[in-house]
Amino acid sequence: MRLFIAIKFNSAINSALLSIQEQMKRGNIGGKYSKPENLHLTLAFVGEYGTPDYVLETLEQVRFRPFELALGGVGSFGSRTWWAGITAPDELHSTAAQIRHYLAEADIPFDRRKFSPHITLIREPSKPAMPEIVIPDARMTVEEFSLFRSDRGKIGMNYTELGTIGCEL
Ligand code: 2AM
Repeated sequence: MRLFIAIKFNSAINSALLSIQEQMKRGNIGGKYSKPENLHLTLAFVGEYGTPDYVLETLEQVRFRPFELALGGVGSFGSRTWWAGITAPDELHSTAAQIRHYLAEADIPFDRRKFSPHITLIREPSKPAMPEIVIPDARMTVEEFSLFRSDRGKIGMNYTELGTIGCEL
């Protein structure tokens, strides 16, 4: 099964992301919009791996304190993917770094490209330029992250949460 590790959002961030997608739609941008229930911030992408319980057990070693995450601007990877950015303290990066460290130590494969926090909003947008977007002020306290499996559905991907790892209180 295809696995990845990500942070889920609270309703404030989810609504703000939906508002950004709405603004893109109002700007007559077509394309493959991420489904509302699929919005997340990926910390590590494992890919095909058959033993999710071992991944969860490995992730139990990660220690982090609650931290604040806020929505930042919007950006793009080339012309194919438009995303929303976030602002977060070092704790986000050190949590991602720990996850990668423990996955490597446990011989669990993962995509080793540099961690580049982003929330994909649309793939293959129909126009080259993004319209003017107002970014709503939205924030949350991150107290856990989750292991997800990803399956190709009839319409886009379906993500299923397999377990969560909580912060130190
Ligand atoms: P993306 O939105 O930029 O594609 C599930 O696919 C999640 O894992 C997405 O957030 C995706 O980021 C991320 N991801 C990271 N590396 C990936 C890879 N090599 N292949 C597919 N998804 C990857």
